[in-house]
Amino acid sequence: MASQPVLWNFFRSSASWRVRIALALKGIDYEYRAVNLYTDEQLSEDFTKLNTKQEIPILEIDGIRLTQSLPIIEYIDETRPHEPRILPQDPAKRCKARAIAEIINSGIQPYQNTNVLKRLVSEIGEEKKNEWLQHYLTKGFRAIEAALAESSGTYCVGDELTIADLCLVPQVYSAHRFNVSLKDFPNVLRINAELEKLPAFHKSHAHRQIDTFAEYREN
Ligand SMILES: N[C@@H](CCC(=O)N[C@@H](CS)C(=O)NCC(=O)O)C(=O)O
Repeated sequence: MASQPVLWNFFRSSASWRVRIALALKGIDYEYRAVNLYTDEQLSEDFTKLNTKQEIPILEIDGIRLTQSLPIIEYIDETRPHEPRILPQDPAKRCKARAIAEIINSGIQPYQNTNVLKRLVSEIGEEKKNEWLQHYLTKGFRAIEAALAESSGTYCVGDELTIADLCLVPQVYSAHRFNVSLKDFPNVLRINAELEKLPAFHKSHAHRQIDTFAEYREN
């Protein structure tokens, strides 16, 4: 295994993007290995040997191979406990941050996963797929907005960054991509705008990666 951390990811993968932000916040350099989800590289034999679930991200770090973005982020924070902490030390705040992260991780993202959308298009067609996406993304954002109304300060949980913020920004990007209106979710929009100002979030953005397609590239 390489001595420098290796992140298998794709510029538009929201789960990978969360890990990119965590690595940037902790100042960890890594090798970026692009897995193009649009050409199904995640289904290749070689990639399947790395992750049977055929999903990114995968992070190789400290001589171990890790999957699942939220446990990866927790591992990074626990093994590099310098500031900024990503998991609040207060159990109540930590629970609230994990809950918002989970609304996104298990309550929204799986509905917009590439393989799910492909299958939906083939079974119910493009128009119905779009209705389906609108329904599930809007339902998820409604739950996030309600949670933020209770817990947010500058960021999702109070004024310190948490794992919830790392999940929010990529999910807002996906909502824009799928034309889901966020106009009824003022806390979501406000916090996303604050987060986008931070250098670690700026650097990790989908449009600033080595595999970002030319038409989306931004400085
Ligand atoms: N719960 C997983 C989700 C991973 C996941 O769904 N990754 C997507 C990209 S965001 C993927 O690799 N999709 C491949 C596919 O749909 O075939 C995590 O947080 O890491």
